[in-house]
Amino acid sequence: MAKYEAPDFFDIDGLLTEEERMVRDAVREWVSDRFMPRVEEAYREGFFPKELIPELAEMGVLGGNLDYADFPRLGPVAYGLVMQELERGDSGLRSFVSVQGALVMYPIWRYGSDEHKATWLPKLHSGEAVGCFGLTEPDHGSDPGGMETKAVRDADGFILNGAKMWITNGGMTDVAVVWAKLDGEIRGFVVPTDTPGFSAPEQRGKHSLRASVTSELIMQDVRLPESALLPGAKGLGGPLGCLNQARYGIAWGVVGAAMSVYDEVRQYGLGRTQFGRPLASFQLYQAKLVETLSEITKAQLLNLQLGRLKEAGTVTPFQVSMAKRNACHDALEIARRGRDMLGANGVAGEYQTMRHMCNLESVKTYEGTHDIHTLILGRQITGISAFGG
Ligand code: TGC
Ligand code: FAD
Repeated sequence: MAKYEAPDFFDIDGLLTEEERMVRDAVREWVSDRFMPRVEEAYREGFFPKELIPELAEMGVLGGNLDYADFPRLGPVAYGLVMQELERGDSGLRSFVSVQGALVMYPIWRYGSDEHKATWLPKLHSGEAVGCFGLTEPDHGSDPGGMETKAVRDADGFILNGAKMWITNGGMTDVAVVWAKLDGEIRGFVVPTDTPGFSAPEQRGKHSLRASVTSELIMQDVRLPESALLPGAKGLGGPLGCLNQARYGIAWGVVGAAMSVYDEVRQYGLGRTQFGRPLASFQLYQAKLVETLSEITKAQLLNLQLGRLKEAGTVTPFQVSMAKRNACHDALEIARRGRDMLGANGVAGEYQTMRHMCNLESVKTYEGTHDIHTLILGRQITGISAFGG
């Protein structure tokens, strides 16, 4: 595999702090040295390379942005760059880290009791424990407010019943953050996965995000103590507050996948000859490279400003929606175009582009589909909801 050369056409490097560059470079190197040699087998066989979790923890990237104990407290831009570099490797790798940090540790940190934090945050940060986030249900994806999973009170606490679907990390976790209705209101529960009545059968056969574990969560009379309830989250705003964090990471992450595609097709075009000339000497091939690099550069700049707004504490969920929507759309188009530019080699496992392309179909869908973000933004711009219902 040729050495990765990250595109940076507008000298975004020059806009980063030394610390941000150091964090990014460390993760970039780790992905090249430790992850890339494993990714093709993991993708082909359909598993997440769990043996790398301690190394991810060692780099401080699991919930490393949270202000807790001795965590490294990565700033928003450093955190975003981590996501970008991880997804340059594979969306499944970034998904693992996103879910652990933004969807499990974040709700525990933001909405949990001191006991939740002390029990789970250190273990999740060190990779000793793995978590998942259960919001989507078989019949409620874009409209999580319609969820049917239910908690009822009993003398000792709660009894939880219901099913979740498409849950990243589900079958390999120690703890699940499960969203359920209690007296008609959405609440979050911290559920150790060895609780009787809880199971997480894996959903096999995906054609996308294959180097990531995806599972159902089934809860049949799961008995939970009173202390399982996240005290600080009431209503749909609870899970959506977590999604703001994860969508932020996705906006950065998918640009990493697009950067990987650009690097691959540029090097390929320079090295492969047809009609007696390198592919990269043809105008059509050059136009595609220009289109790709332009979209990447725009997304990189958008992300950087998004990160600076987050740093300043002024970022809105709508800005995050726009960045997630735009970056996923562009990255998928870049990967589809890149696959074409590689000809037949574009379908071979030794090239990265088709794997990124297949992954990005999931990334465009999860955390709010492209069209759902269109509606979120449309409502914000006009003040009129087009969601229906
Ligand atoms: P709506 O009326 O818009 O909102 C209901 C309540 O929620 C509040 N809210 C937010 N709070 C914080 N952040 C946001 N982004 C928020 N958006 C809305 C809102 O203020 C309201 O609060 P309150 O107090 O007035 O009740 O709700 P709606 O029923 O119209 O639904 C629209 C909505 C927002 C749910 C829909 O647009 C949406 O986002 N659907 C997408 C669902 C989704 O993203 N699911 C993701 C599941 S997790 C996942 O995919 C993980 S993959 C991870 C990986 O592998 O990397
Ligand atoms: P639907 O909501 O059924 O939508 C189907 C289509 O209809 C889409 O094109 C959508 O845009 C469109 N649509 C829906 N409503 C409207 C409307 N009002 N107007 C116009 N068009 C509309 N969820 C979790 O909770 N935790 C996870 O860890 C997780 N990981 C995932 C991992 C993978 C690999 C995948 C693929 C999904 C994951 N999800 C997870 C689920 C994901 O968030 C949902 O798939 C997503 O929110 C979309 O829901 P849905 O699949 O039910 O599609």
